[in-house]
Amino acid sequence: MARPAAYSIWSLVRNALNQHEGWQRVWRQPEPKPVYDIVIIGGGGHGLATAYYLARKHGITNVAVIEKGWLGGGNTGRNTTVVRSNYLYDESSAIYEKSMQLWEGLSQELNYNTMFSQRGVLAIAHNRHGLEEQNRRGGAIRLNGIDSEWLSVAEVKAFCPIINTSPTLRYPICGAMLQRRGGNARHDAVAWGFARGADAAGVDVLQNTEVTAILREGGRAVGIETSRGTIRARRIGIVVAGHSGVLAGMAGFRLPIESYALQALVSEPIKPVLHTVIMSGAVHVYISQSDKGELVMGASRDSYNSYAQRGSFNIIEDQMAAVKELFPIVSRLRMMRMWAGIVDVCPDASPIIGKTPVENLYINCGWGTGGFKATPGSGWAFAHTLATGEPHPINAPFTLERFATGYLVDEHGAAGVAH
Ligand code: FAD
Ligand code: PYC
Repeated sequence: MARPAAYSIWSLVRNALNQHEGWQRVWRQPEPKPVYDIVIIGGGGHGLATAYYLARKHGITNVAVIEKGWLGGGNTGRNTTVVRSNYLYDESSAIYEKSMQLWEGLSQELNYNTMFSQRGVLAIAHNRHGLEEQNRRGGAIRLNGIDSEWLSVAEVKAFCPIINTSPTLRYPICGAMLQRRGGNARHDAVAWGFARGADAAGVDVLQNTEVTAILREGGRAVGIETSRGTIRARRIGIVVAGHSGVLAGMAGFRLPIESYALQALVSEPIKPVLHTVIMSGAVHVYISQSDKGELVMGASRDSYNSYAQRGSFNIIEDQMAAVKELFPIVSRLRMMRMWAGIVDVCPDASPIIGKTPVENLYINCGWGTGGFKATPGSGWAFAHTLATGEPHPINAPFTLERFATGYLVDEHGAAGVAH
């Protein structure tokens, strides 16, 4: 049987030569309208998910997502894609587990393969204190109905044969906490899937459009100034991760946020050797294997504030020492690429999702080193907040006011990388 023309080799050659002229775009490239009901600043995963749920769940489609670069070009496309929901406090459990449940149906919901793979996330303990801390954390996680198991050293070795469990290590493995439902997803596919779904519902996704000012009248936000002109809006949501402080500054208030570079690197691709995600907060390394075969590795953030998207070499040196000790087989691998993203860290390592001191202006930020896993849940909750003007119960604990009331949600211990 003849193959349909669209799949023939000639079709590929023709499209390569005519610069894909005939290919249908996955989302439109509209001109900005002068007025929208809701404008979302930031075309990362969180901003795009917010737009998607505004349209699909709340029926609000007169919405624009404003992105200064390309979709997912910020932390969404730079992160190491670890997804899990094993946080300590009830408030965090509610939002991260909501996100996990959305992940579990996301490819079907978006009709777009996010390559979500529940291959398990293993957090290693290296001493008695680490074990006791994991015991307490595991208990709290299970009390919230979320899966968490403890593995002995022998079980860790059986689960991940390439790990070095020798008791003579500088930081020997004493056990590990496993969330089997955790894993990875393909980061840029998440941005593209949400963008395609939002666009199909009527949302304008505006790339290469930088927000340069927040317009206010009588103390209320009424619009934005952009590199493509003025846009007015009934409500505005800021979702710009590491640049949250810059946007808050444009609106005339300050955030309890610090921006840092967080870096990662990948090895040359090799055959499958690692079918899970391993994290060690104590020796500062985490590692997984991408579907391409690269080993994806990261460590702690830089210790000084910066907007430069590159990380410090001393972090890589420590990270490589740790990974070689835990996985000696990587010692002769070549490392291919490194990069960094600018992460927005709150004093309690939890996000801010809600109102700002400026009427009609809302913010979703502070996800720091761990917001990729929250992408669907954060968008879902922020869409509710923007649609109704009030937080949903799952994001109500994550107000800006908590830094005045002292009702902090301290999740430093749950962060995947040291803060
Ligand atoms: P972004 O994807 O950064 O999107 C914000 C967008 O706003 C950007 O595209 C930016 O261009 C745009 N923007 C900024 N200023 C303006 C402006 N003035 N006008 C218009 N647009 C603007 N999290 C995990 O859960 N698991 C992990 O394994 C993980 N690993 C990480 C590894 C690294 C190296 C890094 C850097 C981060 C990691 N994170 C991880 C954190 C995670 O990447 C972020 O929390 C999450 O992706 C934030 O998504 P976002 O959509 O809020 O931000
Ligand atoms: O939050 O799980 C996480 C994480 C892993 C690597 C960076 N962040």
